Amino acid sequence: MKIEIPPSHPRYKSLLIREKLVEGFEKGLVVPQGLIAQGRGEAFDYLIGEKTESFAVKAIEAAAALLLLSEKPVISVNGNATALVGEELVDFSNASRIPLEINLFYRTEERVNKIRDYLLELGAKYLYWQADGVLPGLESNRRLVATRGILSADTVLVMLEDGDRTEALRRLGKNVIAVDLNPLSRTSLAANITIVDNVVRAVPLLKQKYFELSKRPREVSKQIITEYDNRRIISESLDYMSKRLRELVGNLLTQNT
Ligand code: PTJ
Repeated sequence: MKIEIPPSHPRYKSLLIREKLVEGFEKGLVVPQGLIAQGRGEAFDYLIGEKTESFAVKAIEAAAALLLLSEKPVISVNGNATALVGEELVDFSNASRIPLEINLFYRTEERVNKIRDYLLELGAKYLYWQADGVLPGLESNRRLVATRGILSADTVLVMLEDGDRTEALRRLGKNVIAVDLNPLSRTSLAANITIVDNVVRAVPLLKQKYFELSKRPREVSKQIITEYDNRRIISESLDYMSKRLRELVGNLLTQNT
């Protein structure tokens, strides 16, 4: 069912994101499980105040630096990412020449083809969808990858991911950049760089930082990576959430007295 969401609604932005996913679901890009995953993300987004906080900005800067320094970076795309930020990902990939690769947990050829057609319609120039390789040490369908894509990449950007593949990629010596609203997910904990933010905010900012940094000497990117500490960033995100919860408790108690 479709209704007009009034821009004055306090949860306007969040509801629009939901609509994008539902549209993606109706087109066959997103699986029903993807709607549940979004719900989990929303709960964490609520805790960070639905804004890109400083811990995410620092991680996005480090991600931009790592992508610039990498020889063969790849952006992994699943159903939710396609529905939420398909356009932005195509735009970033085309401008940076970093290829996109379709990699699905609930993989069927029909879904892969739908997502491929959707991304090609958006103008994707660098896109892998054929899985002619296998990631060792992984049981799920996410093990099916492109030999010239994820299998030979040195850095992989993942979003809305289950933890197994990030761990498998790390075991293979690859760098993993994750966008995940849950700082405690296995993906977040296993990644080299964890962006605790909503993909709808993180991806456009990543593109902006990437092109800002690309105009500066490589030494600047190297310095950012040397100084970056992912455990600290994850801790900052958790500290921020607990501080916000304490503030909310304080407000509630003041209102009651
Ligand atoms: O398209 P497929 O077949 O590859 O399937 C994709 C889903 C999302 C169904 C699959 O990867 C899955 O089940 O993921 P999980 O294990 O639910 O993990 C999703 C993670 O992404 C959770 O930690 C959520 O908190 C987080 N998340 C949800 N929505 C967002 C998000 N992170 C950033 N931005 C969001 N909008």
